[in-house]
Amino acid sequence: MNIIPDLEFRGLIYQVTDLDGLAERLAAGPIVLYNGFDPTADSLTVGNLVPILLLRRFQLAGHKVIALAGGGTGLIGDPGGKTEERQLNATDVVAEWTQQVKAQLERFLEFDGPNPAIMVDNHDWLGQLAAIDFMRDVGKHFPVPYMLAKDSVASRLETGISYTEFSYMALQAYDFLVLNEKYGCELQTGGSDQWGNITAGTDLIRRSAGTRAFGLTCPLVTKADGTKFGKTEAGTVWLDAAKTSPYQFYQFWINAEDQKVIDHLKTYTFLEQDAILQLAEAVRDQPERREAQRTLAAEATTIVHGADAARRAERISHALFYGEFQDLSEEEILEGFDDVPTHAMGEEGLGLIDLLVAAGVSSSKRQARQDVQNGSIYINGERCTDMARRMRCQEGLHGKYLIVRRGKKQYTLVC
Ligand code: 485
Repeated sequence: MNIIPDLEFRGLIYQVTDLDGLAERLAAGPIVLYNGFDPTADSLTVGNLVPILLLRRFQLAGHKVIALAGGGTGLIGDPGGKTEERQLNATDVVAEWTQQVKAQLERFLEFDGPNPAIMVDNHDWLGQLAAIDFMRDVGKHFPVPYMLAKDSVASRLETGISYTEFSYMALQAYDFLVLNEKYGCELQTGGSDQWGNITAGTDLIRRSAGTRAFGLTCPLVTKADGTKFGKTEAGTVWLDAAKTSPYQFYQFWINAEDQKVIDHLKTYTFLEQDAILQLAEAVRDQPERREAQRTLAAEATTIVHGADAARRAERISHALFYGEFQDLSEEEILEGFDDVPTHAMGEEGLGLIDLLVAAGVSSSKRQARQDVQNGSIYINGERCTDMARRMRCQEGLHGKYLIVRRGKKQYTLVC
């Protein structure tokens, strides 16, 4: 029940309102806790994954977890961590995103069995609020100097903040109070940027209900150089397979830095301490084998996209690394070459030099001839030296595909 030592090992605890009190409370029996997610896009990102898995860890330890989709707060916008006022999103767009976020959250928690998770949408109660009632019942518990002292507001006093975003903390605090009254929820979790909103909730519960509640935040994940985690050259790493393919997702983790990979194994997988400590030795003794990265990529991809997708990603990754594509299924080829230029060649095919120019592989015929002479052109993994050769897709992989490679990693998919 007391999962605090495991959370500490994993580096998942940044701040707690009362660490000893919480440890004692957890040891005494199951607690009800919640974590909120605002629908600010049509998908969650790897940034949301730490709190999602944190909920799962609590659930596995026997506690009762509530996932909250911010269908109401998503209409307002959390000023936390933002240097500028947000653009309000249209109500129907937020409603749609809320459904998508809920569907994603459902994949990570157990909603059946003996200890089912609960899914709520704060629009169900925030959408019903009457302004006068809210100001009388909740507003009175929010001294303005207290609100001004919160980081999310203090950091915006110079650049500007509307009354709308200024009020956000009161809505999130009210959520905690509602869940406290309705489900006996005693703990709210979130990333470290949520500390102000979470403590606004524990304070509101104390002032208005007179009871004790806890808050716990996890550190925000960063890269070794301190820059933002969860982005690749292609942009944000999403949890939706249609936005970031399982193969791209796998690649993101395979590329984890040696200095960070063990931290990631702790926060993004359910591997036990012993297994993680062994991988730490592997990073120290044989970093070139990248065993920790491969384990991380396989585990995290399995958690998010399932074991089959993870195995496919592994196969694609292996094929691309060794330049051998014969064993890839059509699906795997399309996934692996999702982000490379493609060229549609007619049935009749083209001579090699013409194809290289038409597909944009080489910049001119002259360059194409030089590329072939240099031995830098590979088709379906085999070096091409015959300039006169006629290329046809029907002779390619699955009777359709020519994977053209120029140099080490400039790929083009011809079909
Ligand atoms: O009652 C609540 C209503 C909304 C929220 C929480 C409780 C959402 C919260 N205000 C928020 O904006 N969270 C961010 C989001 O939804 O994208 C991120 C946090 C991050 C982590 C993650 O959500 O920035 O630290 O908590 C789950």
